[in-house]
Amino acid sequence: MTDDDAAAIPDLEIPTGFELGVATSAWQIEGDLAGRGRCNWDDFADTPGAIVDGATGDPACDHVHRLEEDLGLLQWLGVDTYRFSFSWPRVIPEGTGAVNSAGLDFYDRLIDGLLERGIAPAATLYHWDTPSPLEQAGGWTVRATAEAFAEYAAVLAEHFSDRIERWATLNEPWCPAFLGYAAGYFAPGRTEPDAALAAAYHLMLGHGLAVDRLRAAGARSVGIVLNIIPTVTDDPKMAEATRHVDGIQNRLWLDLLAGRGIPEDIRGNCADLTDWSFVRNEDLPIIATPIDWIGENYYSINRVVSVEEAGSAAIGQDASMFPGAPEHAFSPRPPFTDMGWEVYPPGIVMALEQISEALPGIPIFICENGAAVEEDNDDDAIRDPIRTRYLHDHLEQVLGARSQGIDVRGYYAWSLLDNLEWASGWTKKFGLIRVDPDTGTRTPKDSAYWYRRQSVGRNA
Ligand code: IFM
Repeated sequence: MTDDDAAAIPDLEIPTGFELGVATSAWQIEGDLAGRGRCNWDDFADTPGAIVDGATGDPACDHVHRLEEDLGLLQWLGVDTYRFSFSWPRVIPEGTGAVNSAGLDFYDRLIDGLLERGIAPAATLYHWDTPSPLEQAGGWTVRATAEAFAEYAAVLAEHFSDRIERWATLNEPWCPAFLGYAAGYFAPGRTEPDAALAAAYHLMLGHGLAVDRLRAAGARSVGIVLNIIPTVTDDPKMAEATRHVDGIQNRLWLDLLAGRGIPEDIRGNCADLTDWSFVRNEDLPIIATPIDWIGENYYSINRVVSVEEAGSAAIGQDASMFPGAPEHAFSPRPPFTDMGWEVYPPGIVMALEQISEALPGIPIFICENGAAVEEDNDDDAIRDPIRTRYLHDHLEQVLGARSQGIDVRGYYAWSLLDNLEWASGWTKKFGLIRVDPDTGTRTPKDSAYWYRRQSVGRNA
């Protein structure tokens, strides 16, 4: 595989109507802290050791000041759609109250620039950057944050619903809830399992409240983006732990969306950690307000094993993220990406199947898929054959699932640009386009040329 180059990786036949896009998120690329309020990730980044290389949210990719250049790159890539997230503290610096008109102006320029280039904007409201005053008041562990989120959703839809068709409330709520409040790997760096369970619930309440406010203000197509991770074991002794991991990682979100509430087994297994008093029965129909589509971000699978069989360390796989689970460990199998994540393309179909079984009849978009991998420079190009192969193999699986009848309507590669990979800072690169962290210079990698061929080739 390492000997391949992008030219040698075959093209795929992309069916008419299937959308291709690329994705980013606000804190990872925007920079320009002067133009927005602070968020939980700015505060986390100031904690020594929290981000491995000491990177901070400014300048990141300096996207705010390089908007025209980045719009040009999107146009060059030939994508149908661009998925970005709004920075809550750029729009409402304190999280509640006054709206920052300069923040709205920036997103006006982004959205109008996309539309002028024939690229459909797909907006996410929350990709983990909580305004600092709200985090200091308890963040997602308190109900008030869900209510503030709904107000923020209304502000956005009132301003942008004439130009944005596809809206997502949350991105991967499992991450802020369990990496942020249980494992402490992500902002706000808390290690309180009960707080994580409350955060998970309030994130979903925020989602439900926001769906209503978005629609009331004219948003036409509203969804949510999850990171469903197929969770398997070969060891019958680990069945109970596997069920629990699947419960926290996957069923919690799917069951809440489907109107089934919090899975009974998760409620029971976590009874020593929380009394669940934050759950109100009247919230459950709000959380389950019908949505128009659902997004899946797929990178790898969870292979659950006993502690004695624990495999190599992978970022995002350890028991602290699954409060209440019986003792267990993970054992990913090679090949691995730089994150230590197993490369397993059939898993993307398993995720699509789990979603369509839990929420039948709802169209699905793959909202992220990509890899941090080794790259080589030569005189002419940035060679990233492993990434190109990864994109090819996963997209091929998605198209196969579609031809087998799963209603999957599009695919966004993660990511347009190398960017701040959260607690890994600049050390893990997912971009189709390289960003030099010192100069901000953008250079398309071989994978960008391959992806462009799939998009432009089809749209030609
Ligand atoms: O960079 C992240 C993104 O913000 C959310 N999904 C996973 C990506 C890779 O870790």
